[in-house]
Amino acid sequence: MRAIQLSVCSVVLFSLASCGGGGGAGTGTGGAAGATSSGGKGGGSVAGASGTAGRAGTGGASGALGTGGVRTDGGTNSDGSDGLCAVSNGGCDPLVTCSAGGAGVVCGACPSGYTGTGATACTDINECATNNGGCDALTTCTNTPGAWTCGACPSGYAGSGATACTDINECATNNGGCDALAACVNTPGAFTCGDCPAGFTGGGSSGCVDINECATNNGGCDALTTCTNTVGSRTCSACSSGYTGVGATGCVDINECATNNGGCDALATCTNTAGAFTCGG
Ligand SMILES: [Ca+2]
Ligand SMILES: [Ca+2]
Ligand SMILES: [Ca+2]
Repeated sequence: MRAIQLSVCSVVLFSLASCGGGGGAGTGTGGAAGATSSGGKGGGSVAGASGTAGRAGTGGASGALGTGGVRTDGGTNSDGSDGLCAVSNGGCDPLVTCSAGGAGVVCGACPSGYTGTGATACTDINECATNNGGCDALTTCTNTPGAWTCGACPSGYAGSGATACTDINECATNNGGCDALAACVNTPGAFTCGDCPAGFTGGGSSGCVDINECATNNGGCDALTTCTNTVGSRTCSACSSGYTGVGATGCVDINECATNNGGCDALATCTNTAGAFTCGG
């Protein structure tokens, strides 16, 4: 609290036509009061001592009513309000309380969110100018008279902008909506789905679809084998009798005649054929 001592003349100067002249400001009872008040002014319009002197003078005249019926003598108005405070809040900032005692006007402290003193002026603090007003850095701080507000957390974040925005781990639920075969990667404010594994087409976010490898070039199996599509791959059947090797890489005819004349009689001609052989006569 800070007390300001205002002379009657000071109050009059705020809003009324004249100080101490008597006829102008008062309603007629102020002849004597005016003279006394004028003396107060003459003693110095700023000093508290002169203000007190002035008030005492008008008090003696009992009831100096200024413009609008507002008392200028520090007395009590008809509605119970303090006379000195009734004019321009006694010179206090409009946001603070004004009270007037024997020594003069007392201005209350500025409310929370304001700097300055009630006796001069209360100035809004721009809380946003420091550390984003304490709002999360991802949000917008908006200064308001006596306070401030924090914007909402952006998409992909939980929490309040006034406290903290916390990244949502989308991957923790249902793999983030990614295909079960794809990796979900959580990122600040978002997430990504990895690629589909080999053997699948499509995307991790749209869905992975098995490739039917057998539909193209027998799935890479030897032409003599059977390709069977499987989820994510394919299988090749074994090479048939008369062939060596495996279906997935290639079946190679066995030259039976190379060994023991293919089992033919020594006088017969062994003829190798694809997958078999013959014994000639
Ligand atoms: Ca503010
Ligand atoms: Ca996230
Ligand atoms: Ca497949």
